[in-house]
Amino acid sequence: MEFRRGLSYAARAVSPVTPDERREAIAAQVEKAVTNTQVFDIHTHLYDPAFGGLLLWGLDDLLTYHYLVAEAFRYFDMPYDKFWALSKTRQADLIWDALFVQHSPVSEACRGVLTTLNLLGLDVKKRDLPKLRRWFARWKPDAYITRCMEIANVSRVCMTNSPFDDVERAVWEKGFTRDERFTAALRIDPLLLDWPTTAPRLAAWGYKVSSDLSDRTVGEVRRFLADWSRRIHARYVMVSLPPDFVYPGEHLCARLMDTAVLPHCREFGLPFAMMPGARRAVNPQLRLAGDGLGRCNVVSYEAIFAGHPDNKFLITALSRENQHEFCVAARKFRNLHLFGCWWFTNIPHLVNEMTRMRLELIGLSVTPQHSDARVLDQIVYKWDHSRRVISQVLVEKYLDLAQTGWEPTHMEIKRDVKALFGGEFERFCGVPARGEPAGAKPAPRPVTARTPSAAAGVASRS
Ligand code: FIX
Ligand code: ZN
Repeated sequence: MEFRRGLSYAARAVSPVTPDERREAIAAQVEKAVTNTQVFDIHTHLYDPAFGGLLLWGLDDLLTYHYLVAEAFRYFDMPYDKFWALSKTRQADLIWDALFVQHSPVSEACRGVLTTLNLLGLDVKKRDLPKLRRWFARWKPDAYITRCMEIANVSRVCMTNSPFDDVERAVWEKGFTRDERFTAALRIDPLLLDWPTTAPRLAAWGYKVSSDLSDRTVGEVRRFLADWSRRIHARYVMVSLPPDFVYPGEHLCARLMDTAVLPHCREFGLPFAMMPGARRAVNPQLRLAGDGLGRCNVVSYEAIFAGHPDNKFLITALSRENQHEFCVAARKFRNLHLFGCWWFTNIPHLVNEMTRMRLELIGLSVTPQHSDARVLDQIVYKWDHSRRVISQVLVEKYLDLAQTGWEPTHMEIKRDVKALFGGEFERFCGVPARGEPAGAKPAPRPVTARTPSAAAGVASRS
């Protein structure tokens, strides 16, 4: 039904005629705003094209995503090692056969591959893997990044940047012209979770640390954090934490947080992102696919928020069971910003539940989703699927308001969606105190497309 279509909605309430018309009008406006608003994807595992092969993209990377590996192994009966010894193409063949050909691809991760292919304009119904591969082979990375970001309507992504990754560290140390679409976050899991192994590495890189946490060691850890925050132009510092993390405590993780990480974040004006609930290598034979989850103790996190009112914290928890507790914590601590439906919670059922719960408890002061994409093309499906759910939830919320006579205007809806898709995150983070480093500032994106050879070893797949 045409409902005042063609009229300007700006600054005007959605006037109800009948309940159905009201629903239709609100739904149309919300869907439009959600579709058209660009997203700042605040947590991904994607890389600036200068990192070459670290940026995964294309069909075989989509099919060998660790979410699909875990699902495929439920059908495989081959030994784990035999699978890992295969080429990526062969692994992708086997996953395609098990998850798409032998069974209908109903899981969220499988559906995601098909949504991506479909939105890229490919015909999936023929189930013709070689033909699909030929289409991808025509692309060069730089043009493909632009295409995927256009389709996903994502303006910027935040990378996950680890100085402890030898390949990645070498690229940062050499230096490169930044692509402004890729912002950085400083990932420090080894520092906080494995100090005995990390201390000798810092020492080898010239930081005068010893295994104890003496004042000198702590000072040097701070120097390390400062160097890397400057070098990568970090937007925030981040760590994933196991479910059994407790705070306060005398263990190395809590002590390093108190003495080095949190003072560093305060000095640089950087939020500290904590991602509780990851149980690493529950099944090591599955490699990256072998991590599990557990419920964390929110009381420990509340102690951190309460004890550090001058720090800002970003939280995304892995366990469904923690979501309500963290919403309540966010009502108590304004230095806490909740974000995303992380990993095992990124399924429509839980995105719906979590988004609804968050809006009902903390309104729009939240970033409801990040993609966590490990493969560039995944931003296409992750944002398509998330947008659908966020849109549904928003429509319900605005309809509830409209019942009271508070009818949202078009401008209000647009404003709210902008907040959810990155605006609130930016507001919460504010301007970094000392986060503007002397070097390594992102350069404006080159107007002319860069060739793969200029992008430091990105292999063309043509
Ligand atoms: O720790 C993380 O940032 C997680 O997102 C990853 O480790 C995980 O493997 C993943 O890809 C989840 O989506
Ligand atoms: Zn992640």
